[in-house]
Amino acid sequence: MPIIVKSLPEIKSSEITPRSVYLDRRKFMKHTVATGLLLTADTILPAWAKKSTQSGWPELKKSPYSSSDTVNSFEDITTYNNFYEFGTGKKDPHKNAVDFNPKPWSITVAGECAKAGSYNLEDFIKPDSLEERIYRLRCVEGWSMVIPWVGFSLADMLKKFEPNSKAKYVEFTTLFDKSRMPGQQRRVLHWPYTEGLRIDEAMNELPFMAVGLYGDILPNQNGAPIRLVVPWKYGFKSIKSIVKIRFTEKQPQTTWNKTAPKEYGFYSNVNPIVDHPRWSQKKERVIGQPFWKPKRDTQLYNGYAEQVAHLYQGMDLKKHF
Ligand SMILES: Nc1nc2c(c(=O)[nH]1)N[C@H]1C(S)=C(S)[C@@H](COP(=O)(O)O)O[C@H]1N2
Ligand SMILES: [Mo]
Repeated sequence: MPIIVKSLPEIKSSEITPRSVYLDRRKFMKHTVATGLLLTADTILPAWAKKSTQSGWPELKKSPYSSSDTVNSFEDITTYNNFYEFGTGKKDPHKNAVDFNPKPWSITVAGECAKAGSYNLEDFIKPDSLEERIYRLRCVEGWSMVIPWVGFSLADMLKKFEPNSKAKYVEFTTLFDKSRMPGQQRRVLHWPYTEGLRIDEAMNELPFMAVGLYGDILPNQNGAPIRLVVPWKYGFKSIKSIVKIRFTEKQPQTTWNKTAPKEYGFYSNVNPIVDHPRWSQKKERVIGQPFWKPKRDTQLYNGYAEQVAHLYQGMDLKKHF
């Protein structure tokens, strides 16, 4: 049974299982002290967290953009994944990414900006800029989840590189390393995975760079150590394990668009009235719900129309799918 909690601050220690207890270390400490349990971090932490030298995040700012929908369990979010670099099955990334070591990590910034170069991931992770954002994620395959990310605004990050007036788009690239990402040994996609946004989409307040999940560091299967989250677009736009950011004048190529151009457009805004060529997008299966619960209606822009509808004014959404 998945643990459904309303939102992070409302988790009561009495309602959570040991698996998720560790995610809130302070509550965890209180819990163990109160019950006199002799569990150490070593017995309770999963492998990826044990390897990390980082120990949770400081006080996280709450975001006004957070969804009030029921948050999915840590278990759902970390065992039902799409991350083809670690296999094409939903359970593959959880299994095959355990040994992935995302440290050290640097990001190359290139193209139309004043501050191109190579940056250490640590340069971007300033404790006082970290916030929690609870976002809905809608996969193009017809399922959805609600995920409590930790990270910072993409726009704030991009502004530091001082994009120039030729920067009309921004392209993101995932790590390409067959020895560390075994799924890349098979040519299921055009590696490395790339994605892109129009610059005004990227500078909108919603796109988020996630470095954590459920109050702790980002599990490998969710795109460690840093991934994009664009909540009003189908999940494949939310590219994982980013090593490169490039400002471009022309619309960048994207992996899924190259793979199946008639099925996956550059925009890929969530839209219940634009069907995928092979299935309807009107409804979605909410992961973690019992099988007999009805599907949920999919919302235009995944429910984020207020923040993003203006970006597409005058565009034919059927043509620019
Ligand atoms: N590099 C990379 N990023 C990726 C993918 C992938 O296969 N490779 N899958 C995408 C898809 S289809 C979805 S739905 C989301 C899933 O994110 P999650 O597993 O953290 O829920 O990641 C996206 N980002
Ligand atoms: Mo997806």
